[in-house]
Amino acid sequence: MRFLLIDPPHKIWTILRAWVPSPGCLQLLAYLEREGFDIEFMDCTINQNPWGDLEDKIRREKPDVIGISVICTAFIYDGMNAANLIKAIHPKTTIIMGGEHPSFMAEETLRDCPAIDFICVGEGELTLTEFLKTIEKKGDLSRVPGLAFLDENGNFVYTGDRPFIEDLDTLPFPAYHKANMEHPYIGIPSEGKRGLVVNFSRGCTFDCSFCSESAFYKKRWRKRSPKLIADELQLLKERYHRDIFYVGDNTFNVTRDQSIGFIDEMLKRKTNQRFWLQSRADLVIRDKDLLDGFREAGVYQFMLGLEYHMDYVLKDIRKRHSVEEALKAMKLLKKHRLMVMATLLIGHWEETEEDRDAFLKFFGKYVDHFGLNIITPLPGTPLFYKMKEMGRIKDWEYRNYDYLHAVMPTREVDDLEQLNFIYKNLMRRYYWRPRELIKLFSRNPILRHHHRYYITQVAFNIMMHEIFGNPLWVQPNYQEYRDYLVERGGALPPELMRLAK
Ligand code: B12
Ligand code: SF4
Repeated sequence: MRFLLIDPPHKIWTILRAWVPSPGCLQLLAYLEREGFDIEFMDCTINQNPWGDLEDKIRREKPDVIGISVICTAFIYDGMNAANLIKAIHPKTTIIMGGEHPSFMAEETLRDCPAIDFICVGEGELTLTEFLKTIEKKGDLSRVPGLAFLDENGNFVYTGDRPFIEDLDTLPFPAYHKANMEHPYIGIPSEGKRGLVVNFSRGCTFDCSFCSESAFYKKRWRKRSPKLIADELQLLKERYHRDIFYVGDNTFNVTRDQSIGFIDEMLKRKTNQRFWLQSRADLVIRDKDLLDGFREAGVYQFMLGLEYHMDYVLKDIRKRHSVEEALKAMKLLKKHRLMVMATLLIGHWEETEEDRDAFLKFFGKYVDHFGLNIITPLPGTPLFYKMKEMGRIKDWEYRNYDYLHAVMPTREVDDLEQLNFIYKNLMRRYYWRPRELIKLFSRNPILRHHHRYYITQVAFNIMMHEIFGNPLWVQPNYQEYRDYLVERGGALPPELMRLAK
């Protein structure tokens, strides 16, 4: 049986212009490979002709089963378009989709896109393996836990939750050999030439109301052991020459043991690699005695979800730490010569213009750079259900659920376009301050590189777009699905255009 896993064509992340083979896909591929399946992977975003190459591959190879991965809500339409295209070319293919968004919104996704036969709800390794084995044996798929589908009468069926994999050390290393690691798009250009995103744990024990990962992993945290983390990093160094990493783990240092183990291993290996970790203010304070160790082990930056400068907001979003702790954590990181990247959330219901000014002032003083996000009710999160019930969600176009677009008004600003403008304006005000411009000449090479890249490439492009209407950057090979359908004209069934999202 031939199985093809695809990450459908996407727009590359405009804010950092980063792209990497999805760590989740590589993990699935490695698992299936170990189980002896005939598998292939297509990271369509980096193909010269993303939709065309996908179409050619399906025509040529006619895979029996195709898996489509959708890790962000903002990518769901790309996944649906791919499913429709595949089904139109080769109707016999069985399509299974997986990832956070389809897991949370299984019924809606299946009804919205009948080309998708099954959805894998939750973690994929075991469910996908059992799914493929059951298809091979022509067995009963309704007995495979973790699957959702519509039965012959159109009723929604969910086969029930599959327990999480308890020990992540039982998983093989991600199948980097299945990805095109040398492709020029693969990297994180703001961090350095040889950047990559890696993932060593799943979930988080906290429960911030807007967080889809805590919801997806049901507030559980599981991790790979430090020795295996270091082995994987060493492999990435030796075979793929990767030396700077955004570690995508939601919260790296949930336990002190994990941090101590990581520091010890990296100090022993001396791989000379650099890391950007994600954590929380309270955990940084708890682990203040480990901060020098982190730096010596190669960590250059902590990204903290500090979110806002007002305690009532932190309480409302269940952040479970205070503004005072946020301040303390930032000062500690600075003291230990670690960069502070803060992810921040604006667009709260009660927010006023004065709040936003104070917000900029507060964070502008301490953070080296920030990820400014607009609060977004990601499907599956407690915030989503609450906001839906309150009728506050005004934009249901999931493409806009990327933290860069307002989809909910505030009490003061009802117009979403105006909020988007306010957001961009804040960004501009932040990055064009003398304090930021000085960082272009910082003695810290990573900070200097980041700011040069960000200001001269990204921020400049956005500014030209706003002032002169210049096009916003997209990767050169990007093609809208609808444009592709127009280009193919009569060679594809006309109803594809009607179904296009
Ligand atoms: C890698 C990554 C990226 C890469 C994307 C690479 C790619 N090829 O898609 C980059 C850096 C480009 C990126 C960008 C963005 N990202 Co991102 N990213 C991640 C990150 C760090 C890791 C994802 C991952 O691999 N996880 C580990 C694996 C094990 O989990 P998984 O992907 O869910 O896969 C499992 C299951 O879902 C399932 N599964 C998945 N696919 C499939 C397919 C099949 C067939 C089956 C059966 C099962 C299955 O099985 C897998 C293994 O168990 C996550 C954070 C995190 N820790 O998860 C955020 C995350 C996915 N990103 C997120 C977001 C919002 C974005 C952005 C939109 C903006 C932003 N603020 O970051 C941009 C996208 C814009 C763009 N146009 O690119 C959110 C998504 C939330 C949501 N529900 O929408 C996350 C969860 C982080 C967050 N909370 O902000 N991201
Ligand atoms: S601390 Fe971070 S990862 Fe954990 S629930 Fe909150 S936002 Fe999610």
